[in-house]
Amino acid sequence: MASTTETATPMILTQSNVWKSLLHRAALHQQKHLRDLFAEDPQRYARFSVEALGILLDFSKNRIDDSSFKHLIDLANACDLRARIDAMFRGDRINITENRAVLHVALRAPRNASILMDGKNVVPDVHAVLDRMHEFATRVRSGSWLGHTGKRIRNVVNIGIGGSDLGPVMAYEALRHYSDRSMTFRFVSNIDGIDFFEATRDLDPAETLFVVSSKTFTTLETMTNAETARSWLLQGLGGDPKAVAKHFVAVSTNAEKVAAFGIDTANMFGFWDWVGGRYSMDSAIGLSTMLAIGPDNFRSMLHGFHEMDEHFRTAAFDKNLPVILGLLTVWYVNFFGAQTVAVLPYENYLKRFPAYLQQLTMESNGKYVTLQGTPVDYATSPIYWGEPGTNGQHSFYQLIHQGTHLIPCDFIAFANPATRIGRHHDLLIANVLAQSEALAFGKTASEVRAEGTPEWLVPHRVFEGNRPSNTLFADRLTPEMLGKLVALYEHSVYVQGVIWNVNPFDQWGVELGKALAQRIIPELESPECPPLSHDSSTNQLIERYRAMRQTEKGAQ
Ligand code: G6Q
Repeated sequence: MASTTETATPMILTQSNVWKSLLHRAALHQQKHLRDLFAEDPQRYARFSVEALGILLDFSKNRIDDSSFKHLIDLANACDLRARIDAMFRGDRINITENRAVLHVALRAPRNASILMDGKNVVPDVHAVLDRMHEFATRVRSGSWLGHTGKRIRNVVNIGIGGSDLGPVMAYEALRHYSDRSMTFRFVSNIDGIDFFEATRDLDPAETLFVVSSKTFTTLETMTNAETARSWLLQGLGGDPKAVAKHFVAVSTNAEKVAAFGIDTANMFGFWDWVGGRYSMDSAIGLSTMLAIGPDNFRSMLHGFHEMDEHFRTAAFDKNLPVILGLLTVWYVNFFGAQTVAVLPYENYLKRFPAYLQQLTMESNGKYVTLQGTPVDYATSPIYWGEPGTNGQHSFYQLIHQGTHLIPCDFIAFANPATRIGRHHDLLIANVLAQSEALAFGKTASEVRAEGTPEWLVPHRVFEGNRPSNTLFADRLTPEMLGKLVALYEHSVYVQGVIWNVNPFDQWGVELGKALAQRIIPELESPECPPLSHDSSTNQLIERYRAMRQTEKGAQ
């Protein structure tokens, strides 16, 4: 049964009074420059910054004032955000199109917590899996788990895609400082065989463990890569099928398929249908993360997630980090026409964080149909993108400063690096502060002229400013902090989804391409070209590929 929260007819968003008030506020803001907002209010930073769980969110460089901020909070209330948060934590089946609960928060609940799913407390199951992961990771890391030939495992290759890849890769990169440097970690996701080839070409099969991560254990890319990995292993170890048990473990919800693949289900780590792929990096899907950073660091990460969950669940909306981040995104998307948000970590370890967020945000809220199945008449998820600073400054920042698009930015920075080397970190932080200052305040024509710039060059050197940004600032990137940061964005995505009245937890939009690929595969592989009945473009491209393709034999 779908929860009543979702099926009740909601207000018509764009006709609500609060929406109209926000339109009015946004029109007033078109005339207001951040320069004026700061000049008028010496307390602006204090008014528009919140600190919680060791994360400072400075949102004072946004195009808001007290009244517009209050109206955004009113919008959250008008959309029943509080009830919708409670529905998620309560285990209601808020993923109505798949009739599933959405309980990633249970993955990081402490052992003594109780979260009911159909009347059953799921927390003991979560901890039972965590304990098994803990034991397994300890055996591999200590060298007591040996490969088929008696050698210890030195290489771990995670095979997975989408939600079963992006989180593990991001977390491994983010927490590399905490990882066992004597081990090698690789990630294979793409159906492009080059991904597998490059990840394994220099590895010794006798020392390599494959973690096949797939919720369904049916995903084309993952199963193809897993089959290739099995052949690679058996070829390297003399063909004894018993070798598979020592070199393959599975993370999945599908024990039957895991067994059919030949992996001993004793070496399978489970999770549940109430964990969405893109919300699963803290489930058993994080096994490669635990192998890299160790069980204790993994548990610290879970603690960080949980702290943010509790903050999200209990803090007043105007002090609630995910709520504020989510509402500001709605503000720019729906009232200023922003189409993208840039996430710019000034922390090289977070280099895959924007890629991770792309899936989290866009697969969740990239929807044009409401929970009631009607088309929306407002924009939904913006496009998320980004690169670590300062690299981006030497590439696309030009457009953020002087282009024609309004691009709200999230800057992320830490006071202390994992390793302080000379002046590097001071220079890094000077740059992140300079960027948000430059975006907000810009440089006027008179300031440019005062520098002696020739008149013809003045327009080129003016920065209009008034470009919004958030700065997230914390002490250092620890496992716990990573957990907080990911949960912050997870919940911000939920806030946006609630306002837009879409289902952030399904992804029907990825299905059509998968189905069409299944139809095209035999059309490429069969010895004789079957009659093609696609459009003329697709037909011609299939024929062109068949004509140009060199079989392995032909290529020799
Ligand atoms: C995430 C999506 C998707 C999924 C992959 C992998 O929310 O559902 O990215 O994670 O398609 O699926 P499997 O884990 O089932 O292989």
